[in-house]
Amino acid sequence: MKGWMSRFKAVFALTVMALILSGCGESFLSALQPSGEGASMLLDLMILSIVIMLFVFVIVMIIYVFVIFKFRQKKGQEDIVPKQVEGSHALETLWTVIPIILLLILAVPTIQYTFALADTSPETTEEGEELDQIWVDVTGSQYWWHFEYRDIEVTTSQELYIPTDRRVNLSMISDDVIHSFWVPTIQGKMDVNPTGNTNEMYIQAEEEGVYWGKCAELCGPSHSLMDFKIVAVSPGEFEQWVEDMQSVSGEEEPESETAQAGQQVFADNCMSCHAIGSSPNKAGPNLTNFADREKLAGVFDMNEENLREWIATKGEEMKPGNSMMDAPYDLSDEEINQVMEYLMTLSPSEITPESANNGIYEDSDLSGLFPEESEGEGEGNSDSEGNGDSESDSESGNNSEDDSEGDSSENSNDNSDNNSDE
Ligand code: HEC
Ligand SMILES: [Cu+2]
Repeated sequence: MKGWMSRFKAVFALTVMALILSGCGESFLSALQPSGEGASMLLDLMILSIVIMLFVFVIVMIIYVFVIFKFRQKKGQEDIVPKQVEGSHALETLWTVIPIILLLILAVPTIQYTFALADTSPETTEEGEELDQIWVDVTGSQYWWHFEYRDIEVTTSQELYIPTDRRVNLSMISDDVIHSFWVPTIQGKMDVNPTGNTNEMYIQAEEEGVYWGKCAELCGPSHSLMDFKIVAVSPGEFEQWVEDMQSVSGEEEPESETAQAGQQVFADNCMSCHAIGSSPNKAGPNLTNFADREKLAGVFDMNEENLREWIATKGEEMKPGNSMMDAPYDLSDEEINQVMEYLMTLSPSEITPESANNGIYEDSDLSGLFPEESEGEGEGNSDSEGNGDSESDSESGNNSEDDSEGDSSENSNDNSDNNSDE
């Protein structure tokens, strides 16, 4: 009876623990459920180090228990001093060499992966042909994210659309303090530093889905609300989305009169910080596809109540310390309704976070979407300039031409630090 009871207790405890732990990882926000190449590599490293640790733990425990029983003081041996083994060469060599071997086993893949994760060179097809590169310039600001696709005049904020199974290279800086770009299911963390200090990495999603990102560097009172999303859609959907985004100029007149009035309110009070259509980074998020967003300001449910509170209070309590609190506007309730109605018309594409799983467009190889020039500009330069010049000349020419990128390649050595930090 007693045996049965204790077995039951053990099974019960295990079940409860399994239940509690299974709640720990949301599939869209857990480094333990990777959906991207980078995150899978990192999980491999975690498993490898856990296996090594378990191995050490188990061996030490076995020796420990064995020694306790074997060398116990037995009756009648009270006066005996056991043989002393300090200074034993054999033992000391053994416990120096084994940890060195274990560390080497861990170090080799860690160093390999560190370099592989920072690799932003073009992908190649099986035949060795280089694919067009997709580059996105990312800017982190207190407490939101801005994304500019290079070469194709598409700008967005908060939600970054990418095609599945392709590497998307990110070149990242901050507008203010240090942030850290982290999408646990897709890739490791990367610090996002203020001006002149660009960090690069790539992200790649294996399956369609909406993957949650977090700022992983304490950056101010609303740091924990600095969420964003990676929306991974099929290449066909991505191409469609890019076309739809490119078609927006910001001049489009909405249908309803209320929304038209709202457009005017927006032009008078909000345009200084927000843009609609492709535009350089401004003081506030780009709103081209605002109504398609899954979340308001990155974290709040997208509904009328939240949007009204956001505009009426400038997000003062929703996101304390956010920069929209500097906005000088003072709107009547009617104007707020109008501008809300206008904002809800900003839905240029039927590709939204909801399409991230239904593959309504056929696949595309994205050829032609990202022009040739986008492929490693550095190489192009040295080819055209290197003609008559000596090698060193063309190299220095290269550096000065690529100012914006020159920095980043210098700093890409730091990437490894940033990845493993924190
Ligand atoms: C001083 C610059 C500034 C002005 C003026 C301004 N905003 Fe903002 N707005 C911001 C910033 C900064 C954010 C991002 C806040 C955050 O998430 O930390 C933001 C966020 C938003 C968002 C959420 C965007 C998203 O991507 O989810 C909406 C909606 C918005 N503002 C509407 C308005 C409206 C409407 C007006 C005019 C009545 C306005 N803003 C005027 C700076 C401004
Ligand atoms: Cu941050």
